[in-house]
Amino acid sequence: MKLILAIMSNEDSPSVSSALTKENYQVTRLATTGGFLRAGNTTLIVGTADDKIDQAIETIAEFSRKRTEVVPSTASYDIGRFASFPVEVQVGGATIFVIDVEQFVKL
Ligand code: 2BA
Repeated sequence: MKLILAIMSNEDSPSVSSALTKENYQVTRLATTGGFLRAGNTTLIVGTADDKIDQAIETIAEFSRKRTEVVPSTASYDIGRFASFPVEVQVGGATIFVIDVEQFVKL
């Protein structure tokens, strides 16, 4: 048995979580915070059989694809003057760790 720790954006986590659940994986969602950006993200914990790991990673990849979004941004030119312009940002993607489980007990 293995444990998947998958860190992803808060935006993608509901669809990843429901896709995994539909495929009969058991999922726990944790509200986490990235150390670098200090922004909220979500970590999913999935305990599953060794031969189901690849399918789980494919599902996570499918629902957390990296993509580009255009968001509004503002720049200040001098005191009291601001301009709004769109910037492209990359969102999505996931960081995945797969760990060997030594023991799994449900009481
Ligand atoms: P990613 O590498 O895609 O990482 C997204 C989030 O995944 C991270 O959020 C962190 O919560 C988690 N994560 C990634 N690698 C990890 C690891 N080896 N161990 C534990 N958790 C891990 P943040 O820490 O807020 O980082 C957000 C993004 O900022 C990163 O995206 C990366 O592009 C960049 N970044 C992170 N640390 C950096 C650094 N020291 N220097 C430059 N850029 C950094």
